[in-house]
Amino acid sequence: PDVVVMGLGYIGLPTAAIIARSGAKVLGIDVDPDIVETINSGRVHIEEIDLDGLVSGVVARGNLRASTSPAPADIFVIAVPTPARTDHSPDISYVLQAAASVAAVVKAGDIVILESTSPVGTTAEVAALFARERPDLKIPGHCAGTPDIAIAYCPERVLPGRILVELIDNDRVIGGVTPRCARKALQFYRRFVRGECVTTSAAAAEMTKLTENAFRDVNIAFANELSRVADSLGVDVWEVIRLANRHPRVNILSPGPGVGGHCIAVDPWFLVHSAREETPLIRTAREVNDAKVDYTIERATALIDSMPGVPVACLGLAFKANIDDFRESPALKVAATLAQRFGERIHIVEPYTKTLPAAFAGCGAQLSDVDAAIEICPVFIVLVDHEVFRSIPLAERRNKHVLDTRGIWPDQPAVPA
Ligand code: SAJ
Repeated sequence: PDVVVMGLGYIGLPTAAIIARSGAKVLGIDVDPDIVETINSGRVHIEEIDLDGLVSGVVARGNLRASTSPAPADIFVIAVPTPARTDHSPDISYVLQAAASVAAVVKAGDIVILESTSPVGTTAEVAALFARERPDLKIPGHCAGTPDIAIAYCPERVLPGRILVELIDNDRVIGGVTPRCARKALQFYRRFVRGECVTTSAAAAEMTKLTENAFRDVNIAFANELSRVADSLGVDVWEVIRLANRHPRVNILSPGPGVGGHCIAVDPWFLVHSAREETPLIRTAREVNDAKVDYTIERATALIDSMPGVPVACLGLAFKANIDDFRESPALKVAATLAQRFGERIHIVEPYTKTLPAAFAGCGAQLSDVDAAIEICPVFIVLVDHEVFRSIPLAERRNKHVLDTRGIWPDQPAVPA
């Protein structure tokens, strides 16, 4: 192969497929033999718009192949997960394992790029690992003169649901262990990225990625805090945000039932972990967003308690609108807790699933569709802003008792008509 991509998940597989489409021979590596088999048969194991067609095409043309162990190549891209431990500290063991297996096959002239979201200093650790494993090679940061290989950090920054578009159109930040490493990696990304590619140091690129997601988390926390202030003062937070955003220098994000997914709710902790004393704001934002889940559960419980015996529709389980991803979803946490509390009164409406997730086992709640919910449920708890929910006309909901955590129905009367 020309390129080896380590890790065939939400980032690795689309990246491998796009590089393969640009004409390179790509070998994708995953520890899971089922994933390897799925991809080699031209199919995909993750849901992402247009990914299935792209993968079946590049596999059929022989440009993408999968395996459980790497082979020699010119370029290695590491895109394995960096999960957080229960104490929120980053676990970079998958990165180091992937780097060790790359070190076993790397040769002079190769480029190694880390894309996984990583705490600052991880790329330097990878370089140190290469220096230990391959004393026969000159490793950047560990040798005098021109190194034999290049090592760089280039974070992905794609939005689920738009991955194939954003992989090509987004600007890329490319951080080299040395400036020469960054220039080498830049030549690779230019082959398939239309956005601008900007070079910097590895540490600055690592921190940039964490900063982007912390920025979003802090701004969502501000919106979530405002919504609690507005609730306590009896003001409509959505109206306040719409009005405030008319100011030319104000741009407030949307409150919700909490922050989900495995990026925004995780990455800010990596900054906190690296600089504990310096991060009171980032840490508090995380806590504000996590607390919004319990706040939503209590508000929903109060509404449901005020309507004894009637069926209740919970709209949405996904972690955000118009996707089928339920990982770390605040909507799922809220709905599952309400299902435990109120059992068969709870009707879950989620067009992006055919079965209720395990969190609902044995609680008596049922999966319903939008039409059934409109017909039988006087109470609506809106947890996700899926387009199908947003487009329910006022006529079909004006007599409902609504808790709208996403602000999708600005015309909803405060008291049912
Ligand atoms: N959310 C709100 N209010 C908002 C915006 C989002 O409550 O105004 C919630 C969403 O409902 C969801 C969570 O935040 O539960 C995260 O959703 P998101 O759309 O903000 O982000 P992700 O997790 O899908 O993707 C983010 C993106 N980062 C930024 O926008 C800075 C993406 O570009 C990154 O590539 C991705 O994280 C990642 O992999 O790090």
